[in-house]
Amino acid sequence: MTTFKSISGKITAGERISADEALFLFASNDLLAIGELAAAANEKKNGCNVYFNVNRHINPTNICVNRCAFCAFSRTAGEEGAYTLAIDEICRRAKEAEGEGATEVHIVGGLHPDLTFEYYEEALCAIRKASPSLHIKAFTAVEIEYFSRITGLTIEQIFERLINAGLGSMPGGGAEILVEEVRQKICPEKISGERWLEIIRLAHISGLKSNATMLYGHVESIADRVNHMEMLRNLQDETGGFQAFIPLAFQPENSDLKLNIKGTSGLDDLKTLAISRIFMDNFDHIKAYWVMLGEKIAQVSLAFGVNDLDGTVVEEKIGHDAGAKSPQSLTKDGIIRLIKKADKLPVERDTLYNPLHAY
Ligand code: V47
Ligand code: SF4
Repeated sequence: MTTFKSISGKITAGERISADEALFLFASNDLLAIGELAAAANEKKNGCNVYFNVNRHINPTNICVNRCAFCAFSRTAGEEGAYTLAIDEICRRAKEAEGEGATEVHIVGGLHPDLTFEYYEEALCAIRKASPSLHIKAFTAVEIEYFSRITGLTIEQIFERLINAGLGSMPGGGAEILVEEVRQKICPEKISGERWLEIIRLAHISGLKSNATMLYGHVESIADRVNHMEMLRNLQDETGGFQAFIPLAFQPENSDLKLNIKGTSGLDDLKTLAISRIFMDNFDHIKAYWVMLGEKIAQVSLAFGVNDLDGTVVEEKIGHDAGAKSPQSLTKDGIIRLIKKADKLPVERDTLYNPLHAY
C-alpha cells in the first residue's frame, strides 16, 4: 500500500516513484508532507543552490495561424495589436540585453503566415554577429515543425541550419499537456503531443539541450498531468537532453478558455512543483517561472523542491497578455534577494547550467 513513508523510503533509496504513487500525492492535501519529500529529493541533487540567469525574452511576432484557445498573446494578421519586429529591432534588444549583463536571449513567437524561414535564420546570424557572448535559446518544437512545413526541409535539416546560424538550445514551450484529448480541447491546430516529443527527440539527437513545460490549471485532469510528466520522464531516460522541467500556471484572462476557469491556487502550484520534483527523478532542475506564479509563490516553492527561478526576462508578453500580475522584469538583485531570504544560495548560471557566480 502506498503511504508517505513508502514514498519517502523510495526517495532515500534513490528509487523512482510510479504514476500511481504520483496520483496518491496529488490526492493528498498534506502540502507540508509532500514538500518535505520534494525538498529531500532536491537536496540530494542540488544541495542549497538555487539557480537563476540574466536573460531577456524577445517575441519576434505575435501573429499566429494557430490561435490556441488558451493563448492571449496571439493575433491574426491585421488585427489590432498585431506586430512583427524587424531584424534590426530584434538585434537592438539583444545588444541592449548584452550591455546590461545578460548571458541569454530567449526567442519564441507566433507561427506567422508570411515570414520566411530566412527571416529567423538571419535574425540569429545578426544576433550572433552583434552580440557574440549571448547564448541563443530559441523556438519551440511547434515553431520547428512549422519551419519544416513552410520550407519543405526535414526537421534534421532545420536544426542543422539553425545551429549553423547560432541556435544554442531550445526552450520548453508548446508541450502544454501532451495527452491528445486535452490538446483537442485547448489547441486543436497545434502539433500532436507525439510529434512534440519526436521533434524534441530529434533536437536532443542533434546535440541541442531543451527544457520541457507543462501548462496546467485549465481543462486537464490530474491523471493527464501525471501522464504528461511520465511521457517526458520516458523521453529523458532515452536522450538525457532535458535540462529543466517548468510547470506553467495557466493565466485565464483574455483567452478563449476564460469563461469558467479561475486560475490556479497557491496550494495547487506548490503541490504541482513538489510532485514534479519527486516524480521527474531524471530531471536535474525544476524551474518556478515567477512570471506565471508571482514572486511570492515562486519564492516559497524553493522549500518545495524547486531549484531554479528562471531569469530577469525584461519584457514578458505571453503571461501578461493573459493577465499575469507579476512585474515585467525582475532585477538581478531582486532575484538574489528572493533566494537569500529563503535561506538558499543564489547561483547565477549560464543557459547550460554552468555556474557563473554564487552570491
Ligand atoms: O508554450 C501560453 C504558455 C508557453 C498561456 O524553457 C501560457 O526556459 C500560462 O514555454 N497562461 C511559452 N501559460 C512560455 C515558455 C517558457 C517560459 C519561460 C521559460 C521557458 C524555458 C519556457 O507559455 C507556451 C504556453 O504553454 N502559455 N498562454 C497562458 N494564458
Ligand atoms: Fe500561436 Fe503559440 Fe499562442 Fe498557440 S500558444 S496561438 S502556437 S503563439
